[in-house]
Formats: sequence, structure tokens, C-alpha cells
Amino acid sequence: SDLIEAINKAAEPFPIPDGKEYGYGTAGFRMKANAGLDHVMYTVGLIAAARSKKRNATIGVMITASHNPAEDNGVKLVDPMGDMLEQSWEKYATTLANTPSDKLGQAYEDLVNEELVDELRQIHDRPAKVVFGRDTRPSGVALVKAMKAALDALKVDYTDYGILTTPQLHYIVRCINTKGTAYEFGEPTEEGYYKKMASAFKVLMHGRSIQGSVTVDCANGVGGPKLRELLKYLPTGQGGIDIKVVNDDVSKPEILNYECGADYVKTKQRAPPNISVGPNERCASLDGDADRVVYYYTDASGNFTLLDGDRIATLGAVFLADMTRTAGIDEKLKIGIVQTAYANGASTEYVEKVLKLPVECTNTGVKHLHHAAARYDIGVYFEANGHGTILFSENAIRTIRGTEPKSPGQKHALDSLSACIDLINQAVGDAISDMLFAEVVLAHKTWTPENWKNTYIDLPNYLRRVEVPDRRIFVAVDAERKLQSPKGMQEQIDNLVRLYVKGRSFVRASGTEDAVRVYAEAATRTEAGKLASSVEELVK
Ligand code: NG1
Ligand code: ZN
Repeated sequence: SDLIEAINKAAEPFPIPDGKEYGYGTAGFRMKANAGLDHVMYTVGLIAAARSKKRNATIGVMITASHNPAEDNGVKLVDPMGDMLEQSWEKYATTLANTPSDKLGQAYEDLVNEELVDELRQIHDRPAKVVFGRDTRPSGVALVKAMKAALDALKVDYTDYGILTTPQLHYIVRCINTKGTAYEFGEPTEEGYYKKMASAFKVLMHGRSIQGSVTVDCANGVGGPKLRELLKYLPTGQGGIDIKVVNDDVSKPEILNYECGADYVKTKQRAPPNISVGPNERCASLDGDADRVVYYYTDASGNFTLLDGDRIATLGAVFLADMTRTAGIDEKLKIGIVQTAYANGASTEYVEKVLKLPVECTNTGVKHLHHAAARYDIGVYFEANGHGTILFSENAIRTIRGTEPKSPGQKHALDSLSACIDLINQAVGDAISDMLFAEVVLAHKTWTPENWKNTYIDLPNYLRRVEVPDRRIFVAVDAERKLQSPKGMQEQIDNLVRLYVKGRSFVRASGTEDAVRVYAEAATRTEAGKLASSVEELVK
């Protein structure tokens, strides 16, 4: 048909490099930007269009490689509510990406026949709408062109939002799709995003003050200019916030994520070398697309303390549990925390024994955590590396916004909770939003970073990346805490773990890199190191 030919023709400039195989992984497609990613982008345009027709809604596309080096890039699809593409569609994304340009028309037609058929092709004839954004990587410009070629071939309506953080794009998608409904999310613009966050922040800060400043390392990525923009909307002085933005130079692509950013701080367990702050001053690092954040500080004797995603989760849970109690609605709302196996064992114990809240463990990857968290009224989910957010159910929103306060204290708690719903990005984990929330909680509690640290003491731990001939033989089960294959290896790990006080270790294949990850924790640093090394030996 004409359509098949139009798709094939427009795909011609974007061939698959010889021998290339693509996969839609934990974070969508990700690779060296010049290694055939333009072909993938073209096919993502096709998928986005089909998905839009299927859902009869606007679909988002975000072009970023997050914490990876500047020469990499990647792309992921965003579903109507601002969440990740439904998993059952990932196979289409992978299939189309691996289809040569001259066969794409037919491959698209096959997808239409499988997902968009009805007697009159009415689903297929629906108008499609796609919106997209990209991080500051220079390769993004050409990648957008490749995707537009597909959208034009299908005559799809689209809006290019230019440079955005990942969470901003997710926010905009959700705003567009909820406009005019009872669940309206906000104005679908960058300004709308800043205004929503700033006004919620002001409500939460009313009558409080934040101690000292917070230095924010933006990984020389998109978070820098966007955080600076947000600052124009935030109050300073009493009830305001003093944010010192550093590593926000996006004019030199090669310094993106270089010796800075959330991934650097989390994996090296040290501050970026170019940051200079006084003892006990709060620092935060964002990653390259501003969807994850970690905190840290260095004390007067030079000891570095990381306050990671587990810490943000527990800080948030404590605050929300207190607030719902003060508001008198704690009986009506079920709060839960969702973690992955990488959460520090001490944080899990703290949630269960001290906070007495349910804690759940899922597979790695925010889509898994997000779905689990959505089953609670207030679902707090974070990966240790700083990806995460807090979800409020419809019941929670109705209860918080519909309860008549009987005292000023109760009113204050209800207003605060209501502002939390707006401050915390409900679509997806958002470094800037998570950071403002952490600042608010610290202000409410008048906590220094040291107070925060002392809520529980992290078990010393190691995360090692091990290159193996074939990582696919490592099949993990039980929320990736146990190995099912290779046969017998789990028993060997168990035998090693038994030798250490508070020992815990697990092995799984990475979903984003060609490697296996070994995690180990134990009561002392030396023991955690020994356990990690002995498990690493098993795996090699
Ligand atoms: P893999 O490569 O599957 O371990 C990593 C992170 C995840 C998540 C994804 C997606 C660790 C141990 N793993 O996954 O938490 O962030 O990348 O970006 O940090
Ligand atoms: Zn990221």
C-alpha cells in the first residue's frame, strides 16, 4: 500500500549498521549515539504513533542516556499517564528496531494488524499525537530528525518540547492526557511544571525555615539550566531556600557526568572532586537527565556520608506517617515502602522494626517499583541509587482533600499532605522534586544531615561489576535475590553468606550493561569486602 511504501522510503537514510542487534531494556534503548541509534529513533516514531492510536491519547518520547557518557544516547517511550511504556509493548519496540529499513512498512502493518484492528480500521484511523523532549547531548538533534521522518511519513501530529529533564517530559505527557478530567495534573508546559512545584513548596514551607544552603551538583546536564529556571519561582530568605547550583555547564558536552553527578557519587561513594563546601553542609547530586538524586555531606573530620535513595524513602515515609497521624486519617490510608534488593539491609530493618511499615522488594528498574507502589494509598518507592518517588492513590487524594479539619493542627497537616501530592512528581521519579521534598522534611524536623544519618546506620556494602563470557546464564528469581541458574551457585553463595555477621549477598545480570552485578553487605567493611570478593570469584 501507499503507507507501507511511504514508511520504507522515509526510513532509507537510517539503515541498521551491519550485525547490530537492539533491545528495549530497563531504560529503553541505549548505546553509542553514532552506532545506529538513528534507525532506532525512526522505529520509535512508528511505535509512538501506533501506541497513541491504541490508547487514543498523547504518547511521549524522551531522548537521553541519563548518567552514561556524553557520546551515548538513548530513547524511551512514555505512556499516557506519564509512566513507562507498558511492558507488553516492549517486544514491538524491539522487533521494529531490528527490522531493516526496507521492511519497516510491512513490520508496521503487522503491528497495526495485531494491535489496532477492528472491522473498520477505526483505531488505526484515529489521529495520533506524540510529544518529545531531549537532554543536552548534541546527538539529540539528529536523533529527533530521524524520529520526525517516521512521524511525517505517518502524518502524525507532534510537538517538539526541545530540551527538558526526563521528569518534565513525563509531567507534560500526563498534563496533556488529564486535561479537563477530574485528575487534571497541571499546565502542560515547562512553566506550568515550575509553578506547580513552587506553589506546593511555599505551602509546605509556611512558617518554617531551611537551615543553611544546599549545594546541588547537576552533572553538567539538563538539570542545571532547569534548576536555575525553577529558582526564579522559589522564595528565598525566610520560608525560602538557598540552592547553590554547581556543575551546570552544558556548553561542553564532554564534561557531562564526568567526575560528578548522582551515579559518580553513589558508585564511588565520594563527593565530586570539584565541589567545595564546609563541614556538615548538605550536598545533592542529580544525574544527567535529572531523574535521580542522592544527598551527602562531609563532617569536620573529613568523613564522607552518603544519604542515598533508601534514606530519601525513609525520610519521606517518616514524614508522611507523622502527617497522616496528625491529620487523623492514618487509619484510612495504607502506607508502604517499595525497595529493590540493592536497598541497604539496615534501611529495610528500620522500616519494618522502627517505622513498622510494610516493605516490599521488587525486581530492579523503576517500572517494577512503580507498579508495586501504586497498590498502596501512599506508596513510597526508591532505588538505592536515587530513582524514585511517592505515589498517592485516588483514595488518598480524596481523603486528604476531602476531610474537614477539626483543629488548626489537623488543618495544617491536611494542607501539608495536599501540597505533598503536588510537590512530589506523581508521574515518575524526579530529582528536583525529590530534593525539594527532602528539604521540606528536613526543615519540618529541623534535622541536620547528621540527624538524618543517625536514624539508622548503613551496613557496609560493595557493589561490583563483573564481566563474564555470557551473562544470560545468570537467571535470578525471588525479586532477583536468588539465582536459579547456573545450577548450584545459589547454594554456594548461601554457604559464603553464612560465614558473616549480618551477611547478605546476591548476583544478577545487569539489564543495562553487558555484565553481572555482585552485591554484598556485612557488619564490617572488611567482612563486606571479603564476602563481595568471594562471591565475585564464584561468578567469574
Ligand atoms: P542494571 O544495569 O539492570 O543493574 C541499573 C541500575 C538500576 C536502574 C537501571 C536503569 C543498579 C544496581 N542498577 O540497572 O537501579 O537505575 O540501571 O537506569 O543501580
Ligand atoms: Zn536518569
